[in-house]
Amino acid sequence: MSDALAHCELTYLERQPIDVEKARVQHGQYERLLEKVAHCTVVRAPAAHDLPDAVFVEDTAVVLDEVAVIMRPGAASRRGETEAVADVLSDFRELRRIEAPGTVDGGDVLFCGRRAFVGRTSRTNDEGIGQMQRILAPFGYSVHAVTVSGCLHLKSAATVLSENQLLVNPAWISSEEFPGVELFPIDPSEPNAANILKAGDDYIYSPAFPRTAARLQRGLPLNFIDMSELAKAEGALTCCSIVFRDMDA
Ligand code: CIR
Repeated sequence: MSDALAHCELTYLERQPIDVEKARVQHGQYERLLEKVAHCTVVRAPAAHDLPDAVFVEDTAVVLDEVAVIMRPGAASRRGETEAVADVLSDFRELRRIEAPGTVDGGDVLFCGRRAFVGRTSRTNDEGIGQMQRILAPFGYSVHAVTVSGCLHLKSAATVLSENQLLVNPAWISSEEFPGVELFPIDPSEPNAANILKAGDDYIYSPAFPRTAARLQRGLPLNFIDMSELAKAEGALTCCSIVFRDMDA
C-alpha cells in the first residue's frame, strides 16, 4: 500500500485524513480473511509508493478463466499501476490490453456467467467498452454497456451474488439493463451497500451496512471485515483484490 494513500483520487467523497497505518492493518485483515476463510492464495504486487491508489488493484485488470485483460484506467494518475499487476498475472494467464484512447476501470466490469456488464462511467468510455467486446467475443462472452449514475463504478452499484443474481442499489443502475438477472436490492438507507466480495463460495461484506447484511443473512453466510479507512479513499471491498481461479491447481 502506498504511503501516499491520502493523496488518492476522489470523486464523490470529501477529502478527509487517512491513517495509512490503520489502512494497512485493515488490509492485512482482508488478506488473512481471503486466505483463511475463502482459502485463496494471496499473491501481492510490489507496493508502489508513488501511486496513491495502487492498493485498489481491482481497477487494473479483469481475469477470466481464459484470459486476463489489462485495463487502461480512466484516471491518468492511475495508469502507472497496471504494469506491476500485468507482471503478476502473466504467470497465470495470457494477457490482452485496453489501448488508448480506450479507458476501462476493472471496477466497472462484472460477469453473470458469460455475460459481461460494463459500466459507462467517468472512468470507462465507449471506446474501451468496444475493445472489451472485441477482446472477449472470441472467448464466448457478450459485452453489455450499462448506464451508471450517482457513484464511481458499476461495482459500487452492483456486485455478483451468484451467476444469475446481483446485489444492487436500484437508484444507481437501471434494472432493464440486466434482463434475466435477479436483482437483490440493498436497504435504501445504505446507498453504498451494493459491494460484496464473492470468493469461491464465500462472501465477504462490510459491517457498515447492517440492514442490508440482515437481509442477505436470511440466505447467505457472511464474513465481515472493517475496511473503513480504505473507504475514505473511495475504495469498496472488491477493490483491493482480483479473485480468480488457478487453472493449474
Ligand atoms: C479512485 O478514485 O480511483 C480510488 N480512490 C478508489 C478506487 C476504488 N476502486 C473500485 O471501486 N474498484
